[in-house]
Amino acid sequence: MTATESDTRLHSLLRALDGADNVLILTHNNPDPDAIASALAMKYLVQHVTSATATIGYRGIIGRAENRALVRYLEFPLQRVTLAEIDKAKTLIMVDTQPGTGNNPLTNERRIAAILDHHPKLDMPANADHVDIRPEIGAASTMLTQYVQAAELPLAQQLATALFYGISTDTMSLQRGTTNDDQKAFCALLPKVDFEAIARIETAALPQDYFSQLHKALRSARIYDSAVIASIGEMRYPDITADMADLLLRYRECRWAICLGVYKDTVYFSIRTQNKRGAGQLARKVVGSDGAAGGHGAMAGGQIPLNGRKSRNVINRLRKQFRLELGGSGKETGAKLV
Ligand SMILES: [Mn+2]
Repeated sequence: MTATESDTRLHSLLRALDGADNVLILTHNNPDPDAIASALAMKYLVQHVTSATATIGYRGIIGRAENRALVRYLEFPLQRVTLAEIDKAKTLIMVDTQPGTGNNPLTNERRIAAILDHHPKLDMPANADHVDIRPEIGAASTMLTQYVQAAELPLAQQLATALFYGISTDTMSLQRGTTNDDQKAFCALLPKVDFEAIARIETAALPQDYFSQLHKALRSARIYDSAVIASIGEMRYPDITADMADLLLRYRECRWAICLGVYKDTVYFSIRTQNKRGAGQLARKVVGSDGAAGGHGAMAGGQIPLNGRKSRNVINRLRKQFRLELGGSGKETGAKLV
C-alpha cells in the first residue's frame, strides 16, 4: 500500500467526521484484542485530528483472561453500551466489524459515519460515508496503524503495544492470512512495544472455570477422520470456544478443529483449520439463515440464537452437519480424543 492511498483513506475518514462532536466507536460483540486495539487507535485519531470527543462501546462480554488483562493494561478504555445508547449516538464508527453481520447490534439500515474492517464484505452495499473494507488484510490493527501513520501522529507505547498484540493474535504471529501491509505495520510498531506487558497479558491468571471448561471440551472431543469436534455446554463467556478450537487444532492428526458451546440462549461455535482455507465457508454453510457466521480461511465462527429450542438439539444438528462436511466416512460415533 502506498502513502497516497493511506492519505486518501484518512481524508475520506475525516470528511465523514466533518462537524461531528461526539463519536461512538463500536466493535464486534465480545471484542478480541484486534477489536480493542483498533477501537483505541480510532479514538486516538478522532481526538487528535478532529475536534470531536470519542467513546468506545461494546456489547457482550470481555471474557478471556488475556483480553481482560489487555483491557486492564490499557486502563479500561471501553464501556459496555446499551442498545438505546447506540440508537441515540449521532456519529457512529465501526471497527473490526460491519453492520449486518450479526456479531454487532447494527443492521445495514442505519447510515453511519465510517466502517473499517478486514472481514469479508457483505453482499449488500455498505451504508456509511467512509467505507474501508479490506478482507485480504490480517488484522484491523494493521489498517488503524496505517491511519495513525498517515495522520503523522506519534504512537505512544500503550497504543503501539495494543496494536502489535492485535496484529499478533489475529494473524497468529504473522502466519495466518497475512499481507505485506501487516508485516510493515508489525515492524513499524515493534520498537515501541512493551514486551513485558505482552508477557503479562499472554500469561494472565486463569480462573478455575477455565479448567473445568477445558476438561469438558476434552471429554466431549470426538475424532472423525481429520476433524476433531468438541462441545462444552453452558459457557461463562462465548470466546472460550475459540480457545478450545485453537488448542484442539494442535492434535497431531487434526486438520480441522471445532468447538461448540452455549452462552445466554445462543449456541456459539469456532472453527480452525490447518488447511488455511474453507473455515469461513463452512461456518456460513452450517449456519445458513439460522444465525450469523463469519471468518476467514483458517478461522471462523458462528452463532445461532436458540429461540426457544433446546440447546442440545441445535448442537447435535450442528455437530452432525460438521461431521458430514468433514468426516469423510460420515461415521456417527467418532473415537474419543481422551
Ligand atoms: Mn480482527
